[in-house]
Amino acid sequence: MAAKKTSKKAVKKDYGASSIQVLEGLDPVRKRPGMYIGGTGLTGLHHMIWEVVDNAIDEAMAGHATSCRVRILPDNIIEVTDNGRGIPVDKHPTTKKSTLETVLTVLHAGGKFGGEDSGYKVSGGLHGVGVSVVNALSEWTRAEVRRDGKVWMQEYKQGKPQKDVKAIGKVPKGETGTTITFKPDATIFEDVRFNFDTIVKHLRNQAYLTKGFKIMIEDAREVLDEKTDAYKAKHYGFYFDAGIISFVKFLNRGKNVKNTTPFYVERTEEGVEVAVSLQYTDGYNERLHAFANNVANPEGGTHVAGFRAALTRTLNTYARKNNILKEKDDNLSQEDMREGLTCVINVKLGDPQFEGQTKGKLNNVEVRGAVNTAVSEALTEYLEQHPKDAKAIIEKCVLTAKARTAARAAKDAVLRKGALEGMTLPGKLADCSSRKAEDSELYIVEGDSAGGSAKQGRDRHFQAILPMRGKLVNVEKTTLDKIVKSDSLKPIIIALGVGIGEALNMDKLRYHKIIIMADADVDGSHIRTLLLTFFYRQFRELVERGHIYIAQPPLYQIKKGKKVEYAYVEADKVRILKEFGVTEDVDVEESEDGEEAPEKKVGGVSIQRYKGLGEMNPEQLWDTTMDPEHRKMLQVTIEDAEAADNVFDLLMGSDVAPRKHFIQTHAKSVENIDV
Ligand code: 0RA
Repeated sequence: MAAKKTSKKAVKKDYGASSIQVLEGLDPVRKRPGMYIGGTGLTGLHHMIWEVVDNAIDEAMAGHATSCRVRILPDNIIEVTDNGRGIPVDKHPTTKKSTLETVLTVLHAGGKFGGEDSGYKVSGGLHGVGVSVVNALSEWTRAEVRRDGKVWMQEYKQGKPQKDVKAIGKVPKGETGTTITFKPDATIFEDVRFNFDTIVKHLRNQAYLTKGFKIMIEDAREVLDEKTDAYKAKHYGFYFDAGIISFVKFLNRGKNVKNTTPFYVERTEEGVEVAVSLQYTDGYNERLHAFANNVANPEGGTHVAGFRAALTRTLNTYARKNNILKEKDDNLSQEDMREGLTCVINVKLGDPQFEGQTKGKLNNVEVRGAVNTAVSEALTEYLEQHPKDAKAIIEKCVLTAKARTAARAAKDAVLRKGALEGMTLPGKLADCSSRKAEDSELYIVEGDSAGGSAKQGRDRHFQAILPMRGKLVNVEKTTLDKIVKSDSLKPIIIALGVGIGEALNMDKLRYHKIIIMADADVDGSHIRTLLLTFFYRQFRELVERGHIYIAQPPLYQIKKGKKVEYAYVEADKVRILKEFGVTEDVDVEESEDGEEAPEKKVGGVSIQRYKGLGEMNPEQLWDTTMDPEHRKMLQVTIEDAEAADNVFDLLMGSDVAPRKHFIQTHAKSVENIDV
């Protein structure tokens, strides 16, 4: 996203500067795809979809489209249809070719339509840039436009038009729209398999941010229905009349809310469109999602700063005026207003500037004032008009302030008594011999038997093993002093070496890779969720800096003669069996508790299913799961940890009803929270 926005910014600046710029072809895109799409990994791959959808959303924001549909077709082909005006097909003044061809094959051509003078006001991205980039990075693309009563079509290979634009059919006059179908180029992307959940999550967010716009998603890759043996597609649809108010309500689903009416403001200040909604819950987390031009800014920025300043000042002013804060009381601090806050901020501006490691931070100074003014004024009004809600919000903040003072005193006591400092490393820890944190890895292993295998199988030079068992504390409900004393978490904290709470010092981290190794069953996923939640809440920086990993043990061992291969997902199994000359799919049932891992033999090939880590001997564990040369690990992103944190809330939070509902209806996804 970052790279994309950088290029869009360049468009705006360069637009009109020279016609050579406008006529640049797509070669640079194929040469340096990362510059345009933000990498050739899964993120870049998914950006291909976001680019096309951005154009449909731009049409919506310009008042011309009401819906779009994204389909994932077999072979990971993507089809995006919208009911906007349709890309014009007539001759383009600069290129002398069809505008459709120009938009799809000329880099930066979008700038032509983005300028104020074109009367084509664009609030989101800028047209054209994205689509040509998508075209350049696709094995093939097909563009279909419904416009002027006709269906127009052009096809491309690696961005090159195969024939001129031509009419291929008729539509009723007035029916307009664009359909872009593309197959990402497997010679460019490391992996061309789209992740349905990633797509659903992103498009759901986009639907919240574009109120009144309907987004449909369909996964039409083959999905086998176990009951009927039929292949069926998965469908989702999103439409939110209330936009980010619905977003906030969605984030707060299943929670006890403080202000029953969410706060909402939408207005333009200093040329910046500001939309903010917020609602407090009785929880302890802050859930703040900030966007600029519909692009997420996980690192915040000027919009978030402006919001916080306005929130702090307005709530304090109101609390004083209404005598909720007495003269002797201190003002509530910014920190006191974070617990239980759920907030969505979306700003739209002409020339967004991003900075930060992942370009996830908004930098435009004018936005701070714009958000500050909009929120201060509207929130003051809201508080006056909703006195009950106002009281509930401020009481929550006062509670936080009190709890913070008390907790700080307790924390100080705990830390002063040296609960962590100078503590000897836990006895259960089998440490590595290296003292270089950059090279060192800490495996946190579920269960003693797997812990034993890991200790024997590891490379003791750089791999440390910490077996973990016993009941994990509920990190949501527990204060820091209890966490510090808990049997399961204290050894981890000491092994990490960084301290905790206000005494946290990341420079003291003893391992740069912290790897959670747990079984692929329900207990294992529970432990993963708890640990991820723990890291997310107490050591967020570890997650942000990419230090947390999840080990991936294989599902099967497949042998033919002396050849041994491991399958980590079902698809691996099918592929390996094929390599070994077995074409039928072999189903190896799971073993019952305590039984040997079942084995099947087909045509000289044996397939063994692993049930858990405990079933592997030390050598197998090393070969499959710990050897850096061969292992597969998932690096935990802040989104993964946040997702775990959400699941955790539902599983462990105070509300009993939604918890039941969640477990019943999402039993499968509970097991898969980490993927
Ligand atoms: C250039 C100019 C106009 C619209 C578009 C491009 C456009 C691009 C895409 C990509 C996907 N869906 C799209 N819808 C529209 C302006 C059209 C006009 O002025 O009539």
